[in-house]
Amino acid sequence: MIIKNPTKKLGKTLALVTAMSAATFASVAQADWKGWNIHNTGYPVTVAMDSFIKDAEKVTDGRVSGRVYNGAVLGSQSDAIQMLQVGGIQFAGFNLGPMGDAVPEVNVVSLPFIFKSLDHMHRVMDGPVGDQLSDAMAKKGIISLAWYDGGARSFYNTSKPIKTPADMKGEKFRVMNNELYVGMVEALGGNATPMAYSEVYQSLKTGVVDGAENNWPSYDSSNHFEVAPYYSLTEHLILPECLCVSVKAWNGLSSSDQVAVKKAARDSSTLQRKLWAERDTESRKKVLASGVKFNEIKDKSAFQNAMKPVYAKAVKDNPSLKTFIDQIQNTQ
Ligand code: GTR
Repeated sequence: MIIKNPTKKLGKTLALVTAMSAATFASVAQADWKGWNIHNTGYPVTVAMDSFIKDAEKVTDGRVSGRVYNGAVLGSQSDAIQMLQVGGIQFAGFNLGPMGDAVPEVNVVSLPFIFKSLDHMHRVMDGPVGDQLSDAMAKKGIISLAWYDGGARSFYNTSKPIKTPADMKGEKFRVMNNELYVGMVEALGGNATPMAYSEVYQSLKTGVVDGAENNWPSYDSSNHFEVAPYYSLTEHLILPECLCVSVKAWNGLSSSDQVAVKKAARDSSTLQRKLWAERDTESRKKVLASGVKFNEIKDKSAFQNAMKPVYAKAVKDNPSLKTFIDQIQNTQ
């Protein structure tokens, strides 16, 4: 569901947080951090988040401690972004894709084909653009401590390869919660349904949607490959992920603890990126061996050219994106 009225939704979340038990708040006062994670045991983000919170405990002599709740048991990513903003949870591993509603500047990373490669994304996010996006997020209550990898996302579906945009006609694709992705699929000729990650497997299986899009590791770990075995290498999105902390939790730390916790976060990012590269290869091998029908798209220009109206609308809706687009395109 697209959140049409974020203020109203935020009000609901605030009420939810207020209704949370006093015990929760008492433990938060002792810096007992609750971490939201969408993935399961063994996934690169999960391993890195566990390593971060353990390290944070060590380097702060226990002034920060906590645990990671896997599998989105604390709520969908859209809900978790709002919970983090109001301090209902203290840290999270977020894909930047669904963050556009909360922090419009972040939508620049959701523009299809904006990054030329994973290395290009690293150079951008580890440079001034990443810092500016962090500043924009901080203004909205989200402290981004480190950038994680999320690979390249491609389309997959139940019945046929997507060789050109024409193959998307009449197909319904699940997208993450962001209007920009609805525009992206429509510009390619398909139909789009925003939906929480946890609902996608069943929706593919029962035909509520015909396809979705994701990177190799998530296509594998979610078992979507079992029900949507045509994977077409569009690589239309290279989305960074972040290890984020709520501004409330962050402000509760002394400045020396902030430095130490930030270092723990950066170290977890080094670990995550290494694990990501390994998992990307492993997952690809695994799903291909299990019979996934792989369609490599040598020339992606038809997909890229179809994105012009998506860029135009994004800049019209948020003129500040123009400078970010130029900065990213000028980053070698
Ligand atoms: C994964 C990503 C998750 C989530 C998911 C999705 O690749 O790591 O955070 O955004 O995709 O499609 O919802």
